[in-house]
Parts: sequence; structure tokens; C-alpha cells
Amino acid sequence: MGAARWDGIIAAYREFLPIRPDTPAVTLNEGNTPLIPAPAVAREVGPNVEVFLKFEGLNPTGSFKDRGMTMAVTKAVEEGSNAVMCASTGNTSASAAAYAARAGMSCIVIIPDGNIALGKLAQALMHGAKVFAVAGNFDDALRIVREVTAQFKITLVNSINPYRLQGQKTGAFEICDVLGDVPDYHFIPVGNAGNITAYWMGYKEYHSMGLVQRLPKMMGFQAEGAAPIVRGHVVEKPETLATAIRIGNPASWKLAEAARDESGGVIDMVSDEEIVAAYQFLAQQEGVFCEPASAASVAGLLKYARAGYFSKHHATSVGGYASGAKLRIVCVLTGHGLKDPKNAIEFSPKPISVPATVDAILEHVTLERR
Ligand code: AN7
Repeated sequence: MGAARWDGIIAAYREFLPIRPDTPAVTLNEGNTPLIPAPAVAREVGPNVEVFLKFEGLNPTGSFKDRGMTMAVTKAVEEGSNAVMCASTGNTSASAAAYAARAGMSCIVIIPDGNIALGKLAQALMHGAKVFAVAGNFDDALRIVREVTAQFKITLVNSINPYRLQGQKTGAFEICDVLGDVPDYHFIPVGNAGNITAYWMGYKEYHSMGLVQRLPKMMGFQAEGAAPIVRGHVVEKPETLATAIRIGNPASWKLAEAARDESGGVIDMVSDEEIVAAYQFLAQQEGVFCEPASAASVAGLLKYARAGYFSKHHATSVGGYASGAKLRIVCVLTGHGLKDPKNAIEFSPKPISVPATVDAILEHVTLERR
């Protein structure tokens, strides 16, 4: 069996998406990302546990945003728009800029000055978006974008555009298609809270169509310094090194709470130290390089596992642990590690500068002679 052709999420899941059968997709062949087994994480969680990483960093622009952006831009074209606009902590702007370029549309992005990862800035600029760095945070940027797009003919492509979540729900479809079932637990970082909402929509949709027989618990994690949903109030000055989720007033706040409550899951927070530990663990123990915000899902899993959450909450639940079946956990890794080279270098051992000789290398490593 060779490689199967993959034409993107609209081609794969058109019948589940609000799009006319004849509308051409603006696509970069996004989706179909691998569900990578994570045995080292599973060992940390406990016996009889399977952990999978849904590595969304392998999308065309390096994040899950491409699933939503193919839909938002396709619908914008269908509706006759010739320009798109978004506020972004980085990944949305990279994706919007790429799909706008693909569609021959213009693109305006508003980012918080000094608080987006270098790779994401490079992408937005390289794809030809008009980039504004505002003296404010993401929430300020989104306020401006809402106002401009309400008053002028330019399509808003943040996740308050409903087509974004429609596209993003296909991540849940892919997980179900590959596992033949839902996982027991779905761990996911939470920023503007669109993605947790979209995954929950996707799982519920497959369930209501009888394609899966149960639903997972949705386990969302915010960064401690940017955890409005956990704290129950807007955070005026969100702070975290995971700049992708440095958001104090999430647009899909209520929908994320509904996903949590309907699924019997949680929305909790992890510290920057816990995020960095998971970021390093994934790179060094699993060989998977995600960006810091993405590691919040695994940081949450490790935190809950160490607190005994699964032995307390899962032992008696149906169809899992107790019956001898393995507990299945999926963690979404939302963005690629290459997006944020500065944090990667900061949290890794530095290169050793040496003269260009064999002896200089051998001074620093012990190798067995042939
Ligand atoms: C890597 O790009 O909000 O909870 O403007 O880039 O759906 O917002 C990015 C968010 C997680 C949070 N992981 O997802 C933006 C933006 C990564 C991200 C999130 C983001 P949501």
C-alpha cells in the first residue's frame, strides 16, 4: 500500500461542513496530521495507559489554525470578499496570511508588539500580509479587528468567524477515524478557547451520527498567568512565555465552559515551569518538537496524573481501566516548535564553541574506541 492522496479537510469532510458541493476549496492540503504514540508520556501517567499526540504542528503553516483557515477563506471567496483581517498571538496571522496569498486576497493582521514568536512573524511578513504591531495585547488587537470588520468590507477570520470552528472540528473526526473510537480524555491548550469548542463540536457530531458510541472528557489547560476561565474573571494583563495563549478575555469563553461541563472534564491551569518541563520532555523523550503553548496539554496531563486524577476518576468509569481496556488519552500539540526558536534555544543546553579539531570534540564527550 502506497501513500494515499490527501486533498485537505474540505475534500475529506465536505458533507460535514457548511459549504456548497460546487464551491472550490482554498486549500494547502491541511489536516491528516499524525496521531503519534507517546510511550514516554504514557509511562509517566501510569500502567495500562496509551497516550497519543495529535501533532497539529505538521499542518502547512505549522499549526492547527490551517483547518479553520481553509474554511474561513473558502467561505470568504464564496461570499465575494477580497480581503481578510485578524488579530493574532501569531499562528492565526501566519495561517491567514498564507491562505489569503493562496486565494489572491489581501490580508491585514494585528499582533501584540513584541509578544509573538519569531517564526510566526516571519510567516505573516513573508506571505505578504500588512502587519500592524499594536502597543497592547491580543485582547486589544481583537477589539480593533471587531470594530474595523463591523464597519468596513473586510472578512474577520478570527475564531468568532463560525467557519473557523467548523474547519477545526475535523481534528476530532480524524482522531475518531484513526482510533475507531473517541479517546477517554482529550487534553488541549486553551487560549481564545476556539479549539476546545471545535473539538467538542466534532466529537458530538460524530456521536450524534452514530459514528462513535461515547464522548471523551475535555481537559483544557490555560497558562497560570493567562487563566481567565479558571479564575472566573478577565485577566487585564495576561503574562506567560507561551505567547500563543497569552489571552485575558477569550472569545469562546462560554462555549469552552459548556464543552467542559457537558463532557465532565475540566479547564485548569499550568505554570510556565510546568509548560517548559513538558516542552523539554516531549522534545527529549519523544522526539517531538512543539511550541511552548502546545506543551500545555501535556503539562496538564502530567500534572493531573501525578495528582492521582486517573486512579480517582477513571477507575470506576465505564469501558476503561476497570474493565481491563487501556485508558486512551489524546493530547493535541497545536503548533510546531520551529515557530519559536528563541524559547527553544533558551531552554536547551548551549552549543559548545571549540576549535575545528577532533581533540577539541573529544575533550567534551566520552566515546568508546572501535
Ligand atoms: C499553538 O494565533 O489565538 O484556544 O491568535 O497558537 O483556540 O485560541 C492562537 C492560539 C493553542 C489556543 N496553541 O487555541 C492566535 C491564537 C497554539 C496557538 C492556542 C493557540 P484557542
